[in-house]
Amino acid sequence: REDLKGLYSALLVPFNEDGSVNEEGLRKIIRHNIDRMNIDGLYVGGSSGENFLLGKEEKKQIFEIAKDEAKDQIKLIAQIGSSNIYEAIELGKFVTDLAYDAISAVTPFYYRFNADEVYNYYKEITENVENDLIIYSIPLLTGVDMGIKDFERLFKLPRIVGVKYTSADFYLLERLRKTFKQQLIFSGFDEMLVPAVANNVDGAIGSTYNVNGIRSRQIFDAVKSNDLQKALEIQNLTNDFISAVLNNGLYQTLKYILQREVKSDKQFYSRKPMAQITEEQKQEAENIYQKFIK
Ligand code: NGF
Repeated sequence: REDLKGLYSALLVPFNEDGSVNEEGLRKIIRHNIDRMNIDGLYVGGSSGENFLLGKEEKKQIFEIAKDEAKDQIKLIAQIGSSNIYEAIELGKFVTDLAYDAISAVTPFYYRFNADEVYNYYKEITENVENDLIIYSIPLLTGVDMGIKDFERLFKLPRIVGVKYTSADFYLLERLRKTFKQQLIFSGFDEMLVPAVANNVDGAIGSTYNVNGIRSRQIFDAVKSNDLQKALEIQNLTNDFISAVLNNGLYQTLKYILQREVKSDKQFYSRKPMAQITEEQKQEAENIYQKFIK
């Protein structure tokens, strides 16, 4: 699936004060990604979309809006994974009918599933959904740590085409790249884009690309053309930005910046139990916006 390579924003979702999806805001964020960040694709329904706080119908609503707004202008990958496997399959079929380019599924979490259970989860999803699947590995949040043998078994499943790799284990990344040349590997940590591209990943998927997409593309291209000094310079600046954002509250700050960028007069709320941005955080978010993005 060469066509899936590239830089993807993990789509942020704005909510209204009552917790419902702010459709107008969401459409504006999608347009911003396409028209101004020149992103290759969107990863819809990931951590950045606060997906694991949502009900099934709300997830469907977001998948529909994203497809309706983006049409075929960019690639769309839907994260349909859930510890409720029947929901994952239903959502997988739903987005496949909407003509999403691929699906992705987080490893099942909460209960400490063993390697066979994780394998059977992907087997069942891929047997029931007629679309290519990208494994979503994010051990920091799920507690599911997979080794090379686990990936080897999973990559033999016919519809699995790659992994979104959100981990700082660069030894494992190097081993995966060397061993599985045909699989797509997407880097998940935006602050580690330089070492990821140096390890020949096929693309990257991240939250900060929603607002810092242009610099991130420059990092990607500079490493690819062996200009490590330039790549590091931009990564250094990018990481000043990312650490400021992380210190101030990741999704709250990114959504504040997006609200400014798309000129929405309605606040982009987070989904409870995620905290809402405070006045103090807003001020710091404004400073970050002025310093790094505007
Ligand atoms: O937000 C997290 C949590 N990770 C994202 C990304 O790997 C996953 C990453 O971009 C994601 O965005 C999604 O599934 O929607 C970070 O936000 C970024 O590198 C700052 O640390 O780890």
